[in-house]
Formats: sequence, C-alpha cells, structure tokens
Amino acid sequence: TEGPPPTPVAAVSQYACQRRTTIENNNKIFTDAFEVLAESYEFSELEGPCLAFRRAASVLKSLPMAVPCLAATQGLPCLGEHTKAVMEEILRYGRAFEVEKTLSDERYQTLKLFTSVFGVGPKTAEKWYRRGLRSFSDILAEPSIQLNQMQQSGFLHYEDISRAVSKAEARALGNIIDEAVHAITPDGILALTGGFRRGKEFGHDVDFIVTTPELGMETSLIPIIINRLTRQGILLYCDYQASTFDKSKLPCHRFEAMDHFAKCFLILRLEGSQVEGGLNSAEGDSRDWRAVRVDLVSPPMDRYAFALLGWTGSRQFERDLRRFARMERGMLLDNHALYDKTKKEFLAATTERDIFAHLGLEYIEPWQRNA
Ligand code: DCP
Ligand code: MG
Repeated sequence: TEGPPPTPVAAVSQYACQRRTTIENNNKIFTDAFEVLAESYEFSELEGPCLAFRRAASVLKSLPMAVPCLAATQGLPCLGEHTKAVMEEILRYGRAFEVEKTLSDERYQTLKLFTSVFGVGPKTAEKWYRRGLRSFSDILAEPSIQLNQMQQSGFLHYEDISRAVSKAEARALGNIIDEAVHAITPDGILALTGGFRRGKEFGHDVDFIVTTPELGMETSLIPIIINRLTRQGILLYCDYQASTFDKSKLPCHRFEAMDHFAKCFLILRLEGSQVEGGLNSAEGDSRDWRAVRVDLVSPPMDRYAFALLGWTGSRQFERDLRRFARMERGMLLDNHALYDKTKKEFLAATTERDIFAHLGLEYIEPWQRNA
C-alpha cells in the first residue's frame, strides 16, 4: 500500500543568516526558558552550553508555528539532548524544573539585578556578589565601592532607562538627532539601526549611525552633535569614544563586541511633548520627561554597509553571519570589512545587499533578522 510521497519540507539551516526570523515568535514558552538557562551559563562563564541554548532558541524563533510535540523537532538543527529534555518538560507540565530552579537561585537573581544597571557587566556584578552584596542599597551603602561615572548615571536614571523605549519615543529621538546632523552638514546621513530597524515595538535603547559622504569628515560629527545636545540641555550622560579604526589592521579575526568606529553611549532627556501619543512612563509618574539610552556610531562612508549590517543585529544573526562567512566561505566578516582568505583580498560593498551577495547568501530584510 503506497501512500502519497512525503511533502518535502525545506530544511532549516543551522545558520541564522539563512533563516528568516520576524518579531513574531511562536515558541516563546521554549525560547524564554532557553534564554534564562543561557544567561545563567553566561554568568558562570560556561560559553559552550550558553551558546547551545542561544542557538536552540534562535532556531525555534524562526519557525512559522509553535512546536506541538517533541517529534515535530525531528530534523531541526541545534537541538541537543539537554534542550530537548527542557522542551519535553515544558510540553508536559508547562514549565521546566531547571528553569524554575535557576529563576529562584539567589546568585542568578542578584547577577541579573546588578547587570540591569547601565555600566555594570557580568564581571563587576560577580565581584559585588562575592563580596556578599545582594541589593542596590547594599551597593550604595558600601563605602569601599567606587562607582564609575557610567554606573553613577546608571543608578541615577535606573527607573527610566530600565523601562522599555517605545517606537514613538525612538522616532522622536530620531528627529532630535536628525536635526543636529543636518544643522552641522546638509548632506549628513542618519540611519536607525538596532532592534527598531528590525521592526521591534520596544527596545532597551535607540541605535543610530551618523556619517558624512566626505571621507574623514565623519570623525568630527559626534563631538559636534554632543556639543549641540549639551547646549539644548538634554544631555544627561555621555561616554564618547574616539575612532581607533585602522585600515591596516583589518579585519579582526574573532567576533568583537565592539568595533573601532567613533561612537558614544548617551542618556538623553526626552520631553513628552516631542513624542506622538506621549511618553512610555511609569504609572503615577507625573513628570513630562524621561531619560533614554541612545547609541551613536560614526563609520567612514566607505564602511557604511558593514557598520549598518553589524549594528542592525540581532546579536545571534551577527554571530551566525560571521560564523557562516568563516566556516562556509573562508571569509572574515566584521563591522568594518569582508576579507576573502582564499583570494587574499578585501571585498568592497556599498549596500548590505552587496555583502550578502559576496557571501553567496539570499538577502534577508532587516525585519527578518530577529534571530
Ligand atoms: N551588537 C552586536 N554585538 C554586541 C553589541 C551590539 O552584534 N555585543 C549589534 C547587534 C545589535 C546592535 O548592535 O542588534 C545594537 O545593540 P543593542 O544592544 O542595542 O541591541 P538591539 O538594538 O538589538 O536590542 P535592544 O532592543 O535591547 O536595544
Ligand atoms: Mg538597541
């Protein structure tokens, strides 16, 4: 008895850059669980299992429907024994023991709390935890702790900057930066990047690229913008990092968290009157302004496409672009350039499409990069 031939299902790639992942996540119950475990492993500096859970979460995010049973994960990449065991528990009981245990773990809770402060990374959080500190008041009452400028601002504006930034607020900030850029140079270029470029409704900050068509002119852009924001009285915090970009040292051989372009990490004061529909403020907060985190990066124009691709994210999408380039194409990609190791040459690009084409990848739209 011969049934109909099985319908061929397009295989899901192990690389996020060969999948289309919108903001619609049909497997949130699993991916939230995986992200808790990934973060917990990150706090313990166990990179292997951390990455495994991040990859598994990313694969499930790309699926057009919720996984109904473990059998449905047949043939999916990046799902190992451990991830499948967690999924099975969630399918059966609606939750997984290991995740529950992690969420109620004092160390996890404390490190999560401490790293939620702007300027506090896992290293600092761990150091404070080992000294027996467990709350913000513990930290602020400890005389031997010297907070740096960034952390002081992080605590000062904690309420505001830990609340999500809305799309309308991102748009209002875009107007402010756009005005500054064009007051400086009429042919200045401003582009929204990060999560909002991927179509997210909310973000933890707003990311922009600012540059000029004339090579070299972009280096003065951020300092002038900062000056202007200061005069407007809306600059609450500024960490400016001048460019350390050196063409002769291209490209970096490993994934770097930071590139070498001029950039600044800001906290800006946003007025409610500037935001269509008003501020996303806490209930009972009668202020007509809020503090928001904004990042600006300023690559030279001939690096624009690489910077845009690198700052649009998501992080997992970026990781897999670089991994794909290295493993499948013998190429090195970072936020500055693409290098072909076989041909021993740099591959130029003026658009993101050029970079995908050099890599032999189908173009993935920004809103499909929510891996
Ligand atoms: N980025 C990266 N690796 C890092 C930091 C940043 O690849 N270590 C890139 C990818 C990110 C983008 O920069 O998408 C912006 O960084 P954000 O931390 O602002 O991340 P998102 O904008 O994606 O998310 P959020 O909504 O939390 O701001
Ligand atoms: Mg962002």
